[in-house]
This record gives sequence, C-alpha cells and structure tokens, in this order.
Amino acid sequence: MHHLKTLALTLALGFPLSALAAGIPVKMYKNPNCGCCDRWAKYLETNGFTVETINTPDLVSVKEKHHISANLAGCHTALVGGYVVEGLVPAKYIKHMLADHLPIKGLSLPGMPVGAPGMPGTAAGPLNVYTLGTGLAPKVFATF
Ligand SMILES: [Cu+2]
Repeated sequence: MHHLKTLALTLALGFPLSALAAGIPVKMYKNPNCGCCDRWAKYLETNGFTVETINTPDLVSVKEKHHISANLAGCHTALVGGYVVEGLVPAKYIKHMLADHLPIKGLSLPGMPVGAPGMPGTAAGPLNVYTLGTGLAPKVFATF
C-alpha cells in the first residue's frame, strides 16, 4: 500500500514536468524591445507549446530569409514544426496547421492589432490570419 502511494505521488509530481517537456517547440525571433511577443510566447506556453526566444535587432533579415512580404509582417517571426508563424497568431490555428500537415508555408497575423493574443484589449473588428506561401495576394486562412 505504501509503495502504491509513493508511486502515485511520483506520477502526480512527474506529470507537470513531462507535460512541459512534451510542449511543441517554437523558436521565436523578436526585437528585444517588443513586449507583445513575450506575452504571445507566454500565451503559447499555456497552450501546450515551449518557446525559445531569440532576441535580435535585425528582424528584417529574418523576415527576408523566410520570404515574409511587408504586408504580412508581424512583430516577430517564429518557427514551429517546419512552418513559419509570423506575428500574434492564435494557438488553435497553429495546432490545426501542425495536426493536419497543411501544405502551406505558415501563418501570419500582420501588425500588432489590439485583441490578438499578446495584445490586451478588445479588437476593433474581426482579425484575419493569413496563409503564408501563396504568392503575392494574401489569402485569408481564418477570421476571429
Ligand atoms: Cu511583439
């Protein structure tokens, strides 16, 4: 009986650690002066991701490397599971993209609109998430 209790305790204590270790890894390139990226990273971590933050003053070259056009640029560029996540994209859309192995380059929420994850407040209107890698014309992936 005592042995079982110990085992149960070990499992209970071990669970949060293994849950953290199992987080979906995200690498986020951001400007050290931007705060909403950090809030977005925290939000992702409460939604099953583990975020590695890379501060860089030269986000322009990161965006060039991943072919992010100016109209789809957000305040940070993140890499997850071979996809690019540009800006404050909600976690559920990233999970959908990963789970369904969508044949796209990634997702973008351009700019830093109020109401997006990491930007507190109520959105002035519906926010669009765009598909990356579909040529010059932005294609709406989802609206929330
Ligand atoms: Cu930011």
